[in-house]
Amino acid sequence: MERVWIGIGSNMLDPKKQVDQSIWCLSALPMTKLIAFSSYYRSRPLGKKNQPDFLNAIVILDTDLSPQVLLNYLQYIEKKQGRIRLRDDCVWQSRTLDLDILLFGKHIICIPELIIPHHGIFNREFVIYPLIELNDRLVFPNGKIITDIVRTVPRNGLDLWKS
Ligand code: PH2
Ligand code: MG
Ligand code: MG
Repeated sequence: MERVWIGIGSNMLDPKKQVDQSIWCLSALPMTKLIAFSSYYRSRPLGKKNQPDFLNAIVILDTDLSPQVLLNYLQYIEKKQGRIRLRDDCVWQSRTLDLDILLFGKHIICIPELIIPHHGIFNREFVIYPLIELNDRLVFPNGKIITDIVRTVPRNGLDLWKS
């Protein structure tokens, strides 16, 4: 059993509904238990600026699934909720739903389809602030402490999602 942290993002087609539904789907995964989820945050788009603000949140799961199998389930949920993956998914366009494995226990994974810890943890406000809300004593696999990281990441307008 491993403790896994999933980052959720949406900025299209009723983000609150997308995120609510994705958390429900995550809670229903086999061999997996939902432990907690963060507040919902409103964040400015990173990347292309002329797109709506994002709703971001983080979910904690305990799971017996392997990282690859979990990734397949996440991609299935993204697809079910209408996400279309373009050939180059790195252009950071608007999306109905993005589910990222941020941490998988203390594992460090570096294969083409999956890099854990997720590279965004150490510099994205919409990842680090929901993380610290859930656990202000989190230690990353590289030994870094969340309270040290958070000091280096400005909030950049990050606020609670109100709607
Ligand atoms: N995700 C991206 C690109 N830009 N910006 C915000 N605010 N939130 C996101 O989740 C996000 C983003 C690529 O995954
Ligand atoms: Mg992402
Ligand atoms: Mg993603």
